[in-house]
Amino acid sequence: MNLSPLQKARYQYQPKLPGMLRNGIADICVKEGEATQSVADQDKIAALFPNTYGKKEITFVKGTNTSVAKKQVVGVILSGGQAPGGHNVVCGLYDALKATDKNNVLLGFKGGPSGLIQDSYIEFTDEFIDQYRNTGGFDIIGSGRTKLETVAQFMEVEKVAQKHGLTAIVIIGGDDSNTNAAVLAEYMAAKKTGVQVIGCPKTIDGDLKNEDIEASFGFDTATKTYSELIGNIERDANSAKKYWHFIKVMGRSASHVALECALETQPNICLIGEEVAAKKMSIAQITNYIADAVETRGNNGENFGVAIIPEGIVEFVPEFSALIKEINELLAGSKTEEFNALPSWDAKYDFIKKGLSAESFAVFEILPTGIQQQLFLERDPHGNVQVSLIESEKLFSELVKNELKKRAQAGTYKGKFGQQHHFFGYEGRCAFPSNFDADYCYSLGYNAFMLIQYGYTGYLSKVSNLSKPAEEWNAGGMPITKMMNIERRNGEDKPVIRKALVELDGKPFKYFEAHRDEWAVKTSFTYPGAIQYYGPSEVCDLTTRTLWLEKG
Ligand code: FBP
Repeated sequence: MNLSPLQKARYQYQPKLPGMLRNGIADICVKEGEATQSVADQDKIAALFPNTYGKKEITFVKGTNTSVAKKQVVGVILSGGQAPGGHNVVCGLYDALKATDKNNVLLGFKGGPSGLIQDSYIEFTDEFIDQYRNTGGFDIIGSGRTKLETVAQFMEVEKVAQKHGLTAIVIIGGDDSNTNAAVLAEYMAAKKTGVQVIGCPKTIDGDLKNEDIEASFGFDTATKTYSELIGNIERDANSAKKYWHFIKVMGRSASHVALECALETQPNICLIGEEVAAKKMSIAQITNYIADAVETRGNNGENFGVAIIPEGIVEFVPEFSALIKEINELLAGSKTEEFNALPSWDAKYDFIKKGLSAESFAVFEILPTGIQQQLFLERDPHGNVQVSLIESEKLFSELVKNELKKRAQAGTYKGKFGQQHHFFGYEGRCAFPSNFDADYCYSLGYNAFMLIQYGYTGYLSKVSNLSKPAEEWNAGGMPITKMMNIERRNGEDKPVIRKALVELDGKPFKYFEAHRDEWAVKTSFTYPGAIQYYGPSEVCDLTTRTLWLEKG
């Protein structure tokens, strides 16, 4: 493998563990806390998880290790979208497992949950694992989006576990994957297989967090990467003074990534999906909100700016989500074929006009043609609109352009409007993990093994007090059922981990809200620069602004 100087240097980086895990395996013991209750729907969740519900939260503390010695054979999978630090979770797990007993074994199942079902695996060795320390990506074993949720799948996993003599399975994933970890843990406990299941909280989207889990890993590095790029664009905009940059950032649903980037870079505009939904904002209102800033700045001679648009925005706009629902209905079943067979866009447009309600067609009509076509041409295998593929950065910049034309004709807008578009998503998911993510992930993995060693199942590896230096972090575990409630999914009531959306009364949003009017008009850009891996702690070990405002 050709190694860059940074990669060589990162191999040598020793991730920082929470103080209490630094004592050496022999001196780590468990302190049990209170029994737990799910965040809502307690009776229903308790009934669905009779073997794993209501367990106690636990913390690791200094003291004599009282765990029962036995050979551990652990399987690990990476599940869902890549997030910086995944390799370090595996490394931390491996190091703790080998430090406990050299004969312990760690198997990595390849390609996500499907690897566990199909028994596609590798056995980790020192030599192999050392190539992945402190590196980005999930290429160590790959990842996948197969959902591990049916009894038939669990039976396959049980067979694979029996074949290898697995004592535990670690699932590194987001809210859905960890929901499934809880269901698998319950299955394994009910069948008395002796296989424990532990989860680790991953996702750049930042929406797997709650009063116990302060942050999902990867959010720190991904948002720092996007913020560096946004800061660079801001500086370019401020130098050339001729473009408005519309930048879409990832985050399938929640707007945590957009908000964090806004806190880091102070752009002129940042839309927050949760606010749009709460205020039931229409497309016209959002367009006018952006156009007002462009107009004011333009009339002040500042024909440039930066607007951040969260990937999930359109689903939060009530009239847009109603339109998407109608389109999905319109193309249900065989109607997709009928639609596809129409000879021209004009014929298709006619079909759409007849099929949509007057309200939804009115929304459809104001969209730029490119976006209209995207809504109908790029659909998933079930015929549904692929919302994440909608180029919302282009959508809003086009709508703003049309609005400005009207304002120019009316004589109120005297500026110029040059547009540039960007989408930052994949650029940040496999970056070298920041020191924060390198340390946090290694600690999550190390801690996951401690939970296994002490016999826990259905727990999420928990490392907290994250806004403080790693020395002061706490380590322990929280029953996954504590984070669950019942939600309607595909027409059925399901127990799921509650997704964390941006809280409009939370400190990060409040800070943004208090400053955004000034940022909209006055150029207030801040330039965070690249992630720093070496140097003074105040530039290398920074947490996100979100975490700092929430916990600092
Ligand atoms: P996870 O929820 O699995 O962590 O993935 C998040 C994410 O990166 C979103 O931000 C984005 O919408 C999506 O994955 C992209 O998915 P894909 O990698 O399948 O294109």
